[in-house]
Amino acid sequence: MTERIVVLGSNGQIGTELVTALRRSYGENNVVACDIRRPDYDIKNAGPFEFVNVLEKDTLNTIFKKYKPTQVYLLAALLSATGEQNPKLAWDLNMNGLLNILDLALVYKTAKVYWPSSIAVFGPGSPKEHTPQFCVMDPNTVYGISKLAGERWCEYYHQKYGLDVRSIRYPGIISWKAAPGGGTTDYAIHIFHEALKKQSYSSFLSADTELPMMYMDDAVRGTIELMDAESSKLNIRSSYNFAGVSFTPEVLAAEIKKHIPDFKLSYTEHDPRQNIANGWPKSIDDSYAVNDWAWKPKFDLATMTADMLENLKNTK
Ligand code: AKB
Repeated sequence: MTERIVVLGSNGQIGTELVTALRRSYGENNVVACDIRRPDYDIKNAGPFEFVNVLEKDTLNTIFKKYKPTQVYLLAALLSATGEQNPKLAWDLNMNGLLNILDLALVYKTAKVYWPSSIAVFGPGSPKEHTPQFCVMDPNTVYGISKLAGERWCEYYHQKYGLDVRSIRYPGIISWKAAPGGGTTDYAIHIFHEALKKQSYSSFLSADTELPMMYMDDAVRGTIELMDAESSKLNIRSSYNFAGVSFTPEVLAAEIKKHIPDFKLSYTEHDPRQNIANGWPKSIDDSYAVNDWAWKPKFDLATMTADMLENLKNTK
């Protein structure tokens, strides 16, 4: 069967690279990129593109009717830091966008739906080290609250209506192609740009703030592997814990210094993102992903850092 794939939120940090990877596997014309904004790179020229606001049900209905997708990826969201600046909009977009897609997927009998969750579903009461799949979850950002509620909706639609929804709790994703989207983990991308440009960076997170992270290549591969997995093997229908590497700003800076010896890291105090990071896990136990769909990251801190710097150098 030919897959027809619709990606909503295709211009974001993950969408940009996911669309390219999906088009490589399934063919350019079988992957429809959709976003509220015009793409400023060649996604538009490499296959179909549609302007879509995931809060506009009529437009979404037209897209489902026109393309009859077999798979839908819903990536449009407001992340942790920007969400705190506009909590009601974050709730509306993150929650009603998801409900619109789940409902249309039932109407149009979409075979599989992908929706990303985040480590933001955990909170100050969750275990910090090797945070398990099931534990206390008390998110204290509107982003985390909406992701946790969204996970419950995904499982509900699966159990009640048999919808094949799949999801991953992304850590901070590190990449060089598209800019990050307003998250708490964004420092770990800015640092590379500034290291190459100015040999210095002021981190908005403190030296010892350890957070789970992952290189984009792993994140995209893992996402497609989950979508390709046999449905009967998947025991988690809320969202899978998903681990790559964990590090602090200090440890990342030390790795960058191996390539740029003059690099200097300083710290900005009293940034609201510090408070968000303080409530998040340091590392993740992803044994369900490992057991159910053989998840294994390829990049560690050293290979990720080398690859980031190499690619960014070539784009300057
Ligand atoms: C954020 O920092 O908000 C995101 C995330 C971890 O989901 N990168």
